[in-house]
Amino acid sequence: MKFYDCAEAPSPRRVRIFLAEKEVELPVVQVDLRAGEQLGEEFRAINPDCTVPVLELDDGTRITEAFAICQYLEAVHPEPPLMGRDPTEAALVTMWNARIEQHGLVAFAELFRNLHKGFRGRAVPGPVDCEQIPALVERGRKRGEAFFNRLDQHFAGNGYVVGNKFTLADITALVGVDFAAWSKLEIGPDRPHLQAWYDRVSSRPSARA
Ligand SMILES: N[C@@H](CCC(=O)N[C@@H](CS)C(=O)NCC(=O)O)C(=O)O
Repeated sequence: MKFYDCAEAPSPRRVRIFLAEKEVELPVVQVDLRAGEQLGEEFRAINPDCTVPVLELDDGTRITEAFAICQYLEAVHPEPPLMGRDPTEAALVTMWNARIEQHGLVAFAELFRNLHKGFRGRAVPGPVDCEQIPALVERGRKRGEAFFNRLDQHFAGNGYVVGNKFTLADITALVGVDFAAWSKLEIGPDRPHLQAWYDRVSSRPSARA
């Protein structure tokens, strides 16, 4: 197997944390997103969507979504289980992961990529160049704040996202909170439950990945 990564980027970090929890090490190829390597001919042949992470299997199959990569890794390295220990938990992990992606990661990306000058003409990852839309900065921030509030309420009664066990859903949320901070969207003093969960999960050794 071979893992196409970018050490600074949030999406591949989800897989790095997942691998660290499983104590699995893979050969890594760093893709320099800042230099636009993902848009070059060589990387397009690997992933026409021009994004990382990518997991390349020994038979040449390439898996290109963080969730799908984790699903594969969970199947081949089941211990410790990070995607639910029974059908109900598995469904809840998938549900929460999708919710965190749609209402968290998408909002944080909208905020970040429409705000920073470095993303002019590259407001959306992928092969199609998209101009920034300044109004999406405020919308992303508003949606991000609302999502943080929702998580704070959830953690008032739950130690982890699902089933009082650390899962992929916690990894996605942790990466999201750290990504939001790049745009100064912070947990703040008014979300003590979200802060307590964050302190718990970010102190795991895997969070350094
Ligand atoms: N839905 C994809 C998102 C992948 C993605 O957007 N990756 C970003 C890095 S966080 C990327 O490759 N960006 C390339 C670019 O900005 O051109 C996944 O979960 O794997």
